[in-house]
Amino acid sequence: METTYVMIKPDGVQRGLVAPILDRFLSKGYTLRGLKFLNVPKELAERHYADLSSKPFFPSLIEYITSGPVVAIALEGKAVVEQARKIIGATNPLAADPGSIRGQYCIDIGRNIIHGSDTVENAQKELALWFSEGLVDNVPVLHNQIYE
Ligand code: DAT
Ligand code: MG
Repeated sequence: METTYVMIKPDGVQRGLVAPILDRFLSKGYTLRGLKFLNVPKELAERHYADLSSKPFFPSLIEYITSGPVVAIALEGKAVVEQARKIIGATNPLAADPGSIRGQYCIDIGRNIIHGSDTVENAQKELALWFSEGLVDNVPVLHNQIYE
C-alpha cells in the first residue's frame, strides 16, 4: 500500500469542486488518511514548490496557491501515487485526457485546480510537510470488497 498527497487548489475550492473531486478518489476505493481545509502560509507554499523556485512562473504559482484556502488530502491504496496522477491528468489541462479531473474541469495550466504527488518519494516528503501532525488511522472495513 502507498499513500499520496493530493491538494485541491484555491480555484478548485472557489469553483465548488471539492465534493466532485473527493468523490473521484473515494468512490474508486482509496482510503482517506488525512483531510484538512487551510489557508497556505507563503513559506509552506514555497517549500512545497521548492523544486520550481528557479522557474519564471514561480512567483505567480506561489501567489495562486496562497490566494485562498486549499483542501489537503492524504489517500492510501494500491499504487495510488501513479494512479492518482492519472486520475488528475496532465499538468497542462489542454493536454489532459478529457476523462481526467484537469481534462474535465479546467483550461489553463496556471489554474489547474489540483495537485498530486508525482513519485512515492515526493509523496512521503509532501505528506510530512502538509500533515506534520501525522495521518489518521483508518482501517477500511470494506477492504475485501475493494481488494481481492
Ligand atoms: P504537476 O502539478 O502536474 O505536478 P509541476 O510539478 O511540473 O506539475 O508544476 C507544478 C505547478 O506549477 C503546475 O500544477 C502548474 C504550475 N506550472 C507548471 N508548469 C508551468 C508553466 N510552464 N507555466 C505556468 N505554470 C506552470
Ligand atoms: Mg508536481
